[in-house]
Amino acid sequence: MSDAFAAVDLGASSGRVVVGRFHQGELELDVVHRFANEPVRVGGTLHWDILALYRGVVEGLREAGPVRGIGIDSWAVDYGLIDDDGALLGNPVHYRDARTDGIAERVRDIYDVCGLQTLPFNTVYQLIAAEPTAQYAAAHRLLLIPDLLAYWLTGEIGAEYTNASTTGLLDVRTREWSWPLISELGLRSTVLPPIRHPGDRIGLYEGTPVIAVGSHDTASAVVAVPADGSDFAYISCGTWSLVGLELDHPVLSDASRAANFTNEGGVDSTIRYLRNVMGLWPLQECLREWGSPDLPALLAAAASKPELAHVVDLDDPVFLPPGDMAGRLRKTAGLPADADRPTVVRCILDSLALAHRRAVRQAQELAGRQVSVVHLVGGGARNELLCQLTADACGLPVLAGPVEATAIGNLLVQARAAGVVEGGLDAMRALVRETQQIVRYEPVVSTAWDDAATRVGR
Ligand code: LFR
Repeated sequence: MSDAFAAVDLGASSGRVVVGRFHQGELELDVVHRFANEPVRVGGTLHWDILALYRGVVEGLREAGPVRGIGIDSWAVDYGLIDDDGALLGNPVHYRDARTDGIAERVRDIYDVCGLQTLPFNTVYQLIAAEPTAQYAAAHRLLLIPDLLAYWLTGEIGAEYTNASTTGLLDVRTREWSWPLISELGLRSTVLPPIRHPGDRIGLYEGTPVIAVGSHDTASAVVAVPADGSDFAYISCGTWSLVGLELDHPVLSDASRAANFTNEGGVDSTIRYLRNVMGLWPLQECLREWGSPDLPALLAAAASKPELAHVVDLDDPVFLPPGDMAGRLRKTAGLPADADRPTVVRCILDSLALAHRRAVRQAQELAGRQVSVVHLVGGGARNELLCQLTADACGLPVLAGPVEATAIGNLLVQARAAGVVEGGLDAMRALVRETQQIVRYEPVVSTAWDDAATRVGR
């Protein structure tokens, strides 16, 4: 088994189990299992197929063979409710479901408590939507997705801190549940399990320790940003682009609240000061609608289209739900109905680079810190056109990679808990720098990006 660990990493469209072997300063990665994550609409509500995901996890762990630890991360905010007997009450609802429409607008501003950007799907708004239901009345405990899977593997209950920090119910200053806010919102405090931290041992699955990691995928991804020093911005780019800075204290100013910047909890007591940018979701949705055409060919065709001819504000919530994405893009960008696919793809990537630029700039202004480089990690690091456009838009070098940052961050935190890796974030990042492929993109500076920013009005 040597020093092998298994990372379970669940994304919005697929899950994977990755085995990481640490040996004499090297880290070898092996994706042993991939499985689809296909949400299901039932009775008008969009659900996660949580049992299919659990099956994927168990199959992947079997493929992984003997390991010294197992860590689980997933997207944030979503949860399952369990009853007094520990049985799951209904399938977890997908954060892109419409049940939270209009709720955030009804609730008082809670930025001063939780420091979170207002996203319609934050757990707090989902719970307010669920509060009148029989399911909620019967709930004994709320378990966030990685905590629910860990519970099924080990029988142990808890709420991992980095993911709990995305609920809206955690006090950003004390890093504990905010009981006054929970009671003010009329929610039941007893459903919230005790907080546990990355590195804590959760329990055993068939004799193997299950270790708490940064169970929010973005928290794990930020651990594996291969930064040298502190003057960097990061973009964790997958279905979402999470764009921001790593800080040691939250920024709770009015300007930060108005810019909708979030203060999420990171590994080793850091603050992930960032904004959710729409990410590759619009592209993924178009590809799904178009029957999964050849992506490299499409990107090559998009690369030869004129730069910044059509841009949209990708922060517009109109792009949040699934379905008819190409239609919504054409309409918002003022593109003719017969605009070809490469034109639509170019519009998405130019617009995404523009949104990256805006968030990188705002983060620096709001936190009062300048950066000299942007690290782009996650699946988006494979997209050369997007990396180059992001460098051009930001006017900064982009260091792209690793693609598997989330799994690597998950593995590093486990390995450290087991004493296989030593030190803090700096040491873990040095290991990523030394062992993973990172590609540098130099910016081509042009005023066209300023004009485009004016055109989308931001
Ligand atoms: C990325 C991510 C984001 C979160 C979104 C919804 O996968 O975890 O950080 O805002 O998904 O949970």
